[in-house]
Amino acid sequence: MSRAAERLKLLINHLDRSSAAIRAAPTSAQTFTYSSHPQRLRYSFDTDLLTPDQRLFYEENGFVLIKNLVSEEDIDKFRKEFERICRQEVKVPGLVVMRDVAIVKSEFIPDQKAVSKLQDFQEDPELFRYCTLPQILKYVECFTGPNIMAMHTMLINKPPDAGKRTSRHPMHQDLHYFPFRPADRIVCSWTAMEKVNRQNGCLVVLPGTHTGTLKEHDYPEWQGGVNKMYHGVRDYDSQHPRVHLEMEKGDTVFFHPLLIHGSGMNQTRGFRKAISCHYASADCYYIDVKGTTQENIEKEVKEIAARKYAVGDEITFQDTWAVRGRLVQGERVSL
Ligand SMILES: O=C(O)CCC(=O)C(=O)O
Repeated sequence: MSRAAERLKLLINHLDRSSAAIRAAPTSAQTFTYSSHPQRLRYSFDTDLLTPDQRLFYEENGFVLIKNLVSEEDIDKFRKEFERICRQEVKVPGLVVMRDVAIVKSEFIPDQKAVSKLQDFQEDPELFRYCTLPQILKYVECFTGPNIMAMHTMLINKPPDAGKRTSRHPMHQDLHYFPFRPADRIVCSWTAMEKVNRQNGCLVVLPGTHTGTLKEHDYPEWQGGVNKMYHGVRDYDSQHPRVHLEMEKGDTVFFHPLLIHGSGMNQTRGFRKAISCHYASADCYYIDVKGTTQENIEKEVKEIAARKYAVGDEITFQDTWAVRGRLVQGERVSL
């Protein structure tokens, strides 16, 4: 037995719930009382999929990388669909096409080359297939439990940097964008659609930061401009150890929504693509973010939604998420 497995066994024996009990009483946020054992396996469930080493790694670091999880064939289909959407051959309800702030200003670049991200592709059957891949959901279940909602979808097309360093993604915590809890029942899957490395701007994570709290976020003061909605943590320990997640096509990282992460500049001439989904337990519940650090993002999202759907002030931050969320496994209990 590895040292990690021994530690895991020890921890499980110290808990007053067995793995069988976890299965019997699935994901209800109310049912679990992790707070009395904050240091022990609060971030994952035992579903017989994660090895003890992987489970402990996630508990301690807030992420786990699984090699070769999505097939080349599927990734190539997602890439083709992305291209069809960019060529406007398909119209996807609710889809948001984001463009790089520096590239759109450059008049000689064709529009398609400025696309930095497709967001909210849940109504596109081909791209949404990513969120339902059984091999992804099996891992997601280790963090959310069996009732799973796909809450937020993105295809990130990090463009070659136009010289303004706008292709960087500032260090942030994804929970800043989410008015639902508990955070521990939310997880992101992020799949490399090609080889990603430091040259083309791979993900950078600060291991262990998922054990902290949600920090204040805002637009960073970057001279070359900042892309819309790219908020960054106002202050984080710049001396904290960093891990650059260099990945091959099809490799997938699962990470906690409090994990501080971002991505570097794309210094190559190619686009760096990744496809991603944030999942939450369907047992999660909405919170009111009034009076919290999330008020700024609430305001921005509501303004965008009001314009996009031509609705007034009546749309709530929670509504904007409830309409996007789609059940991918189990029962839609609460979200
Ligand atoms: O893929 C990237 O460059 C980072 C994406 C990311 O962290 C996000 O969109 O929240």
